[in-house]
Amino acid sequence: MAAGEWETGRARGDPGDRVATAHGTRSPTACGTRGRPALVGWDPRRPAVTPMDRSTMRPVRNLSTIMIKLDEAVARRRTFAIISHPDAGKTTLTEKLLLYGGAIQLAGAVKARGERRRAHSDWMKVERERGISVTASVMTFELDGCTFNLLDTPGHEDFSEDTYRTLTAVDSAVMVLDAAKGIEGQTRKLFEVCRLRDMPITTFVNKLDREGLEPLALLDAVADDLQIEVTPVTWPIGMGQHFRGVYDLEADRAHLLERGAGRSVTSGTVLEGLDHPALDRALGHGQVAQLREEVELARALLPSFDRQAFLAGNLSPVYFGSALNNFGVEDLLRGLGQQAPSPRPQPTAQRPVQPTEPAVSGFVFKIQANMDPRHRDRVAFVRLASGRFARGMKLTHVRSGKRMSIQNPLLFLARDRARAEQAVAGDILGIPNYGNLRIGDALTEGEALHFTGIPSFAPELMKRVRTEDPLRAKHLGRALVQLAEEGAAHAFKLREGSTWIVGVAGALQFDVLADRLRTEYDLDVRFEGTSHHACRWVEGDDPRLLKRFADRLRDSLAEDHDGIPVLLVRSAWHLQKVREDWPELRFLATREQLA
Ligand SMILES: Nc1nc2c(ncn2[C@@H]2O[C@H](COP(=O)(O)OP(=O)(O)OP(=O)(O)O)[C@@H](O)[C@H]2O)c(=O)[nH]1
Ligand SMILES: [Mg+2]
Repeated sequence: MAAGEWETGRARGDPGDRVATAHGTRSPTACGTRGRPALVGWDPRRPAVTPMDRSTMRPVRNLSTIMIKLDEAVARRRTFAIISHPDAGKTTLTEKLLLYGGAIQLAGAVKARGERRRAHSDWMKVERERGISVTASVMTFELDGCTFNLLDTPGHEDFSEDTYRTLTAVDSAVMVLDAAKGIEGQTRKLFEVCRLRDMPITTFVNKLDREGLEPLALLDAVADDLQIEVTPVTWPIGMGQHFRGVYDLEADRAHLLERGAGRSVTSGTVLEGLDHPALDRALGHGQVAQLREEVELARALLPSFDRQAFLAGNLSPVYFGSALNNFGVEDLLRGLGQQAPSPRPQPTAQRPVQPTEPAVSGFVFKIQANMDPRHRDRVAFVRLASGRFARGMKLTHVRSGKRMSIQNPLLFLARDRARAEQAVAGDILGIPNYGNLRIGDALTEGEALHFTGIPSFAPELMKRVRTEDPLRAKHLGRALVQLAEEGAAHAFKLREGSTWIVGVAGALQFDVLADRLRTEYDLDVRFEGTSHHACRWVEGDDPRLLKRFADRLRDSLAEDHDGIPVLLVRSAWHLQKVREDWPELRFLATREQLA
């Protein structure tokens, strides 16, 4: 949290709770607000407190001021995912973005921890070994008074369910393209998912240090392929061996690359204006002439930036650079701070939840077990949808109706975690728990909200799983349920006998699963073929009919980790037949994870 942000104890009964929801004005560019007089004054030992104005050291009496302050805090949040086809450089870009934002300082609670702070978002053993991301990770950092919550997603389509879920927790996305490859299959798919949600997309064209496509041709192809307008914010100066930096079209200045700056934060040499004589000297006649021509063409041919079109998801600003060489990354980050949307309203089955509503609410979009061998617990990742959260708050777990006291919420600094004292709508908290929180669960201050839009897809591939040691079958069952609750795979237990079937979206998930079962649960497993080729969740309105169905189709019936009945299907014909025989029941290939 920036120095200029207020703190208050939002104990229940605090006057702030009773203020009507004021979705007042949001400042359009929220960053760069340092130096603003701040409100402070929460002493956790005092139950209900009055916020203080730090500049006058007097209590703040005007409650509308408090609401505006929540507005401002929300307006400074930028919660975004990095998406693309495998290997475009998402994780590399994530790590370079983190170089710019030190550890977040929330009310002084989180201390930077030197080297340990340096992030590696691929923290799993399998990820390090294979050099791919298999699960999304969250990182929080600050720059210029903005709090960035960044989610690095896996590109491989076998892990796309994790990526889809992650997209429910963000307000915008950064699409990374490999300059040599342009739009690739998985990028296109993820883009379509973003489009369904009208999500604004910022484009980063990466790997300019290698020979790639002509920038104009590349932008043309992107616009054509994705049917979206694109506008360059920066323009590359050369590429491959001749990559010399980028030209900032908006600020009209060149940023020239300093070789070997990959691990440090530097803007390189900055030269103002296309006609700067030093540019001729630095680039040489041929390259500078080409740059001038390209910039002129780009300005003439491509649309200029229009924030409304960007926010509606119709126009994507484009940055060029090289994540590996830490170049163009700062331009991207500052652009996100200035242009990317602050937290958006979140859909629920009841009503849209506005981020500036004073009551805290949030939903679980991801569960991760065994993140840290030192803490063998499970962490539920919660996207706060509204209000201002303070550590120690009691929230209602809507699915069970129970109240939970949130004593140790976490903020993520990549592999490192730190206790979060406060958070506002848009932030992502980790809540350690022993399995009571599930994907899709809502936490609120009492209202029965059900957040919508978190999908689960029927698996494409299924295998029977066995342990080498039959005495450990029970342990296997528990491990599978845990991994299924995480969303790492589907686990189905046949109604008859004790056979477990594992379902995944892609074969690579089986390898990762076997790896994780071995390293995290000490289980050696074997996957074997089954006669089942697909599955469907079974739903019906009449419990007696469901029971009759279960009795009749005992051999084909299993339960998923939530205890929901699942029909295991031998062939397309089999499914068709069951549908005809049981017209009152529904057989679903996707399920909304609505808790
Ligand atoms: N030459 C060059 N290589 C890069 C650049 N950025 C990333 N790479 C390399 O590209 C490879 C893939 O990078 P990652 O960051 O792991 O890619 P990713 O998009 O996270 O991949 P997945 O998570 O598996 O989808 C690595 O070998 C990187 O070193 C760049 O700017 N230039
Ligand atoms: Mg990655």
